[in-house]
Amino acid sequence: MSTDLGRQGLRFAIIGGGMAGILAAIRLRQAGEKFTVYEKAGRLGGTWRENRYPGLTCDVPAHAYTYSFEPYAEWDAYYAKGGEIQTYFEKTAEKYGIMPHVRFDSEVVSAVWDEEKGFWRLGLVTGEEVVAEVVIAASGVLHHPKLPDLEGLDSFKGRAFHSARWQDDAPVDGARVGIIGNGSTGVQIVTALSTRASRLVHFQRSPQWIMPVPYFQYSEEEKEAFRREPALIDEIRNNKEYWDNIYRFTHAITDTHGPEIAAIEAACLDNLENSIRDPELKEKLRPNYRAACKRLIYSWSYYDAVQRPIVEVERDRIARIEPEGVRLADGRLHELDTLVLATGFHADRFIRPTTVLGRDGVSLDDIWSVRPTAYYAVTIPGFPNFFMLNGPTGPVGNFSLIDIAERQWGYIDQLLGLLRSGEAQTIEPRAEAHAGYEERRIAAARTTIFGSGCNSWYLDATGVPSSWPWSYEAFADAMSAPVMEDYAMTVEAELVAR
Ligand code: NA7
Repeated sequence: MSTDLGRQGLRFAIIGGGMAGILAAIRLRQAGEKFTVYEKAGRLGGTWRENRYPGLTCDVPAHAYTYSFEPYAEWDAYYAKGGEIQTYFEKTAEKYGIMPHVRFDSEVVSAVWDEEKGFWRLGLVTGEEVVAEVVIAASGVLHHPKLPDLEGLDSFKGRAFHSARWQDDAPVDGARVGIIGNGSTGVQIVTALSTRASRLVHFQRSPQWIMPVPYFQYSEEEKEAFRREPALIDEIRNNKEYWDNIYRFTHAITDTHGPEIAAIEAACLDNLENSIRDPELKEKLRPNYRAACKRLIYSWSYYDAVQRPIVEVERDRIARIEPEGVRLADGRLHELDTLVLATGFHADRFIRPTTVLGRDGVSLDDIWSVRPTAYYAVTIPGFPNFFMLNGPTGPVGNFSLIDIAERQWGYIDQLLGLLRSGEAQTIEPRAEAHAGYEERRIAAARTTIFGSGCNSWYLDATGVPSSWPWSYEAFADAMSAPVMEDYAMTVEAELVAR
């Protein structure tokens, strides 16, 4: 391995310019490091750039879905719209001087560890090769659209597209629109289009638990107060009730017979009972599995939307798609102009399809052949100086992924400290430490509410929940300080001895 690192300093490659990549870039710039963000598209923003469907809203309160160091006085409402969030990320990247460090239209197609040189060689889609001692994989989770395997989809005469590939010129206003899927996306689209379409059919394979939540606009006076006094925003961010809710939520996930999950189920069932008037519709919408098994839907208006006269909730199985519309198993046909596929994402991809080869040419795709995994969701044995933000087995649920990424950065930064100081040239978790973590995690994950019997993107290909299975407090604690004995380092002394 070459030893001229001390002279040139570390070079960092951040893969992906979404929420997590911008965070890493800001932190590295503040630390005076040399870094480049490689972004596949022509704009920053990640999921908020890709998703533009009507009704797109973040279901985490707006003031909690911001970087801790960059409060934002301009949110229009308690929950922010997608476009506002995209603006926030772009403004923040601009403000923190990130833009000159971003290479757009530069998808990383391969990352190969060069043992001799002690750096990563990244192949870009442009054919160029760049190198970096440290890779920060911030490539997001839900960004490879999953299309339904429905016979005849190609034969549809109208417009059919995935929710994350919204077509602005598709007929919607005054048109007959079908939406397949009732995850957060389908629910938001149906709510938004229920006042615009002439007819709306919501195709649901499994009914959802709908948690009623407050929604209100921030007045101009309130925004002005936030601008003058950012401490007011901190009060909202640090609001005890908000944090208690998060803690209660993760306790509900981990204690499937405890009082917290019972309270969530009761709140959702009361919502159904009190909001839906027609008994037949009520039964169609009644979930038949445990709450929070799939990602809980937060909505203040979906139940109003489905009771508008133009809306129909369809629970019969889809037999096939025909040129005119959707044919059901019982023979009925819903004729449609536009068909939206709100059918989710391939949540197990992470950095893939990028080819990542670690020590001895070992491929990430191979070691992830059963399930994607990483030590405490951040690092992987055999992949030195390779760090992930929002990687596999991290917490998922109804809380801010920004907070998750910031805590992960705090952890990564402590490991980077060893590289910066020259104490180590490479760092990676020990294989046995990772194996122990994964064994404990899988055992715990099977007992969470995610494993209680439902289909969801929280499950891996073998049916094991792929997420963090312990409390939020345990995650915060784990991220506060890496267990250094669980890490292997290459140090100068070893190199000399080789
Ligand atoms: P989700 O939550 O993965 O939801 C996908 C929906 O699509 C869900 O209702 C599925 O039904 C349905 N689906 C998927 N395939 C089919 C087929 N073949 N036929 C009928 N219905 C189907 O994706 P979203 O985009 O809504 O949300 C993803 C995340 O983004 C969300 O959790 C937030 O974190 C933000 P199923 O429930 O499997 O019966």
